Amino acid sequence: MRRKLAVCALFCVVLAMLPSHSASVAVMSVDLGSEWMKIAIVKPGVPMEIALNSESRRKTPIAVCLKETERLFGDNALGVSVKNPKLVYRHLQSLLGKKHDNPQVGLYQKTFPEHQLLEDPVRGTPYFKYADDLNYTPEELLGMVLNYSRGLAQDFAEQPIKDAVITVPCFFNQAERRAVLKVANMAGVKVLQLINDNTAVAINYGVFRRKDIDSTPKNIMFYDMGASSTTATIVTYQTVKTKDMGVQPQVQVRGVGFDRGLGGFELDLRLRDHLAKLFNQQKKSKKDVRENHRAMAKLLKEAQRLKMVLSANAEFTAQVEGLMDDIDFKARVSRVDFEAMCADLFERVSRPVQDALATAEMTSIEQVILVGGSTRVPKVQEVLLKAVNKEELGKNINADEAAAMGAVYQAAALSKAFKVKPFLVRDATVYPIQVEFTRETDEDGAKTVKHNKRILFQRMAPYPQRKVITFNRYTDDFSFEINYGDLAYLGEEDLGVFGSLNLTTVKLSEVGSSFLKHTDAESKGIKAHFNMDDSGVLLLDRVESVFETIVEEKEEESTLTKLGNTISNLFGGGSAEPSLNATESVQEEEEVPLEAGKEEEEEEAEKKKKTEEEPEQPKEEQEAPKEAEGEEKEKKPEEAEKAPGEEEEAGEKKEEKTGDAEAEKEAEKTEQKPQKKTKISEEIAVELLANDISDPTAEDILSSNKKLQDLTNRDLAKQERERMLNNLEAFIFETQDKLNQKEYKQAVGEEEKEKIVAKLRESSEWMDEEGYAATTKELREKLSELKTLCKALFFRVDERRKRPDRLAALTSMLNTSSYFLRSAKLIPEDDQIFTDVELKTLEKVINDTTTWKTETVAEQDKRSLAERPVLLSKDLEAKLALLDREVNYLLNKAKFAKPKAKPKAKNATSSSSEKSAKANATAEEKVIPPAATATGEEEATVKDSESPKANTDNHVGDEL
Ligand SMILES: *[C@@H]1O[C@H](CO)[C@@H](O)[C@H](O)[C@H]1NC(C)=O
Ligand SMILES: *[C@@H]1O[C@H](CO)[C@@H](O)[C@H](O)[C@H]1NC(C)=O
Ligand SMILES: *[C@@H]1O[C@H](CO)[C@@H](O)[C@H](O)[C@H]1NC(C)=O
Ligand SMILES: CC(=O)N[C@H]1CO[C@H](CO)[C@@H](O)[C@@H]1O
Repeated sequence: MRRKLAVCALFCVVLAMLPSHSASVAVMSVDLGSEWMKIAIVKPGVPMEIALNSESRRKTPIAVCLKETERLFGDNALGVSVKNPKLVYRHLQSLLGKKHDNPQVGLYQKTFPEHQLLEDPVRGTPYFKYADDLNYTPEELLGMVLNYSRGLAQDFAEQPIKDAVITVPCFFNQAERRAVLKVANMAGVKVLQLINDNTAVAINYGVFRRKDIDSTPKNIMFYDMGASSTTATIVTYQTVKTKDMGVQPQVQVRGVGFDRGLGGFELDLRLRDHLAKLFNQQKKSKKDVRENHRAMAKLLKEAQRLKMVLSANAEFTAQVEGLMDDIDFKARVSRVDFEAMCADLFERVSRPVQDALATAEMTSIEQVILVGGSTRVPKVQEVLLKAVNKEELGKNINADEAAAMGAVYQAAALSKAFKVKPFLVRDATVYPIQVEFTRETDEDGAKTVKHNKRILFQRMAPYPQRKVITFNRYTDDFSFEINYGDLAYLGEEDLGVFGSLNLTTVKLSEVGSSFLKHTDAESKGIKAHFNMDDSGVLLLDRVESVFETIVEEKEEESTLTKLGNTISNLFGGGSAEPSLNATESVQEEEEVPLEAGKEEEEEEAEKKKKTEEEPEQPKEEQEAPKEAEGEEKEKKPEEAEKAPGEEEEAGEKKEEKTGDAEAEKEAEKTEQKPQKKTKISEEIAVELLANDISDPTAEDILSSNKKLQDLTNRDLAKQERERMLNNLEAFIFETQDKLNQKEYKQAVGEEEKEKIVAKLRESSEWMDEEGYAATTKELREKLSELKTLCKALFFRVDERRKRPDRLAALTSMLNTSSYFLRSAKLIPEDDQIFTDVELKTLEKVINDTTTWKTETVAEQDKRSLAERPVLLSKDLEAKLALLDREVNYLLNKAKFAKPKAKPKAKNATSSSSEKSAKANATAEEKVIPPAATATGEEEATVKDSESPKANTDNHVGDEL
C-alpha cells in the first residue's frame, strides 16, 4: 500500500477521484492478444495496477475449455488442451471479422484440426461445431474469455467493473474492430475505447516520461512481436498548445508497419513440427504422430518450452513422457537447428520496420523499443538491430505489460471518475477510406454514367476525427458507397486476409421530399457527417439536407434561425442516429476533449499531408475538385445542378463554419452586406447495408447472450453446489471434532449427544454414498438439519465462553456508577446541578441492575452446563449499555453546566411524587443534551416540559 502510494505520488498519474461518483468507479483495461491477455485496473486510491489472476499470475492464457458440465478458463483450460484438445478453444483473435473462406480461417483449421469450423450461411462467417445441436462463434467464445477477464479484474479490485479499454492490433480493419465491440457487448463490458496496442504502449512510455517531452519532436519506434503478429509503430512525442488545457504532451502515431502472420506461435509450430518429424524418424511407433491431436498438443507444449530455453542456451533436449501409445520421446535440438527451420520467418522481421519508416516518411528514428514476448528470441533482436541500423535496442519498458498499463491510463482518462494529467493521443488510420458514387448525366441527349471517388480518410490520417462530405448535385434519393481506398501496398497475401474492400452502401431517402419542402430556399447540398471515433471505427453520424434562405426582416430571421438551430440540435443529439456501427462510448457530442485545441494544427497537417500525397493518387485527388469547381462556377447562375464538392473538417466545432461550401463564401463576397442568411437542415433517412461482414441480427445477438448467460448460470450453480458440499463436509467434520473438546463435552447432555452423534454418522454415510450426486438443495437441507440439531449446544458453549468477560464488565460498571452517584449526592445543595429526579433515576437503575445481577447469577449457578443458560450475554450487554448511558448523560450535563447564580424556584425540589417532579423539574433548566455536544453548540435551552432525557437521541430515560 505504501509503495503504491509512493508510486502515485511520484508520477501523479491518477490525481484524485471526483466526489460525485461513489459506487462503481473502478475501470479496467484488457490487453487482448491472441495467446495471452493482461488485465490492469485503476480504482480510487490505487492507481494503475496489473490485476493478478486466480493463480496470482500477471498474464492469463486466452483459452476456454467447454466441458460438458462446466467451463474452465485460463491456465486451467490450457491444462486440459493436452489431455483433450477438442474441448479447448484458443487463438481466437485471428478469426474475428473474417469470412469462412479467409486464408486465416483455413490456417486456423490446419493448426487446430481437432475443431470443426463451418460457415454461417447468412453472414459467411466461421463458427465452431461443438455438438450436433450446439455451435459457438469465435465472438461468443472470446466473449466468455472477456467476461472471465472482467471477473478477474473485479475480484482484484474488490468492486464491480463495467468500463474497459481493450487493445486491438493496429492492423485491425473495420469488420475486425466491430467484431471486438460485439465480443465486449456479449461480455457485458462497456468499451470506453478500442486502442491500438502499440498506441497503448506509447502512452505508457510517454506518461512516465512527461518531463522529457518538450516542443522538440522525438521520434520513437515500438517494435512489437507478439504470439501471432508483429507491428512496428513510429510515434512522435512533443508538447502542443491546447485551447483549454495549456501546453500538454502529445503522442502522435506517424508510421505503421505490420506482418499479420509473424509471431512467436509460428515459431512454436515450426518447432512442434520439427519434433514430430524427429519422433517419426525414431520409428518407435508405426503410426504418424501428426495424426494424433493429443500427441501434437503435447509436442506443442514442449515446443513452447524448448523455444524459451533456446533463447538462453545453445542446445536442449526436448522430452515428452508417453507421447503416444506409452512411447516416450526424447530429442536434442540446437539453437542453430531452430534458426535454420525458421529462417524465412526471421527474414520477415525487418519488413514492418521498413513499412513504418516509409509511411512515416522518415529515414531514421531516435530509438527502437522492444515490446511483446517474442522479441526475446535472440535471432529476432539480431535481425532487427541490423534493420534499424542502431547500436542497441531499447528494453526499458515492460515488454509484457506496457500495453495493458497504457490502456488503463486511457481508461482512467476517459472514465471521468478520475482526474488524470492530460496526455494527448492522436492515432492514425492504417487503411484509407473513400466515398464512391455514380451519377447519370445527360449531355447533349446522350446519357453517360460518371463514377466519382472522394477520399474520406487518407492513409495515416489522424483520428479521432469528424469529416463532412457534401453532395451538391442530387435533388432526389440516391445512394453512395463507402469503400476502402487503394490498398495495393498491402500485397497479395495481406489483401486476401483483409477481406472485402467494400464497406457500406448508404441509401438515402427523403432527399426529394426535403427539396419539395423548401422550394423557395437555396440548396446547400446533402451533407453526410462521418466520425472516425476513438476506437478507429467509422460511423456515419447523420445525413442532412441543408438549405439557405435569405431573409430581410430581422425579426423573422431570428425565429427562423431558431427553428433551424432547433432542428439541427435535434439531429445533432446523436441518440437515434444511424451509424455504421455504434459503440456506446463514441456517440457523445462532447467527446475528443483532448483534441479541442488542436483543430488548426490538425487542419494544417491534413492539408500538408494531402499535398504531399497528391502525386500518388492523382485521379482521385486532383481531378475531382477541379471538375467540381469548374462546373459549379458555370452553373451557378442557373441554380440548377451543383457539382459534388468535398470538404473536410477537423473537429466538431468547425462544422458550423466550414459546413457551408466554398460556393457560399464566394456568394458572400459578391452580395454580402444587406441580407442575412438562415440555414435550415432536414434530416435524411439513412439505410446502411454492410458489404464487408454483416452485423448479426437482433435474434442472433439475443441467442448469443442467452447462450452465454446459461453457461454462466450453470457455472455459478456448480460453484454454489461445491460450496455447499464443502460447508456440509466441514460442518460434519468440525462438529465431530468439537464433541471431543472439553468445552463441548461439559455442555452436552447424554441424550443430546447420542442424537447428534447418530445424526453426524448418518450424514457422513449419506455423503459418501449419495452426497456427491446430491443437488444443492438437498445439501443445503442436510446442513440446515444438522445446524438445528446442534444449535442449542453451540449456544450454551458460546454463552459460557462470553460470560466471564461480560459479567466482569457489568460489575465494574456498577462500581463506577455507584461511586459517581455517591459523589453527586455529596454536592452541596447550592451547587447541585443534578435534579433529584435525575439522581433517583440513576439510583434506581443501579439498584435494579444489582438486584437483577445477584438473582440471575444465583439462578445460573444452580444450573448445569448442559442446561439452557439464564445469564445471557445479550442481557449483560444491555444492562451495561443502559448504565453507561445514564452515567454519561449526567457527566455531560456536569460538563456544560454553568454555576448557579441563584437558587431557582423551589417547585422542583419540593415535589415528592416522581411524576409531578418530572413534569416540572426541567422547565427552564439549561441542559446540553449529549447529542448536541457533538455539533459544538454552546447551549440549548430545553423548554420541553417532560424529562430532559426525552431531548437526547441516545438517552433512554426512565423506563425502569
Ligand atoms: C465494391 O465497390 C465497387 C465500387 O463501388 C464496385 O464496383 C464493386 O462491384 C463492389 N464490389 C463488390 C463485391 O460489391
Ligand atoms: C436503592 O437501594 C437502597 C438500598 O437498598 C435504598 O435505600 C434506596 O431507596 C433505593 N433507591 C431506589 C431509588 O430504589
Ligand atoms: C412553581 O409552582 C407554582 C405553583 O405551582 C407555579 O405557578 C410556578 O410557575 C412554578 N414556578 C416554576 C419556576 O416552575
Ligand atoms: C451490432 C451492433 O452493435 N449494432 C449497433 C449499430 O448501431 C445501432 C445504432 O446505435 C445500434 O442500435 C446497434 O445495436
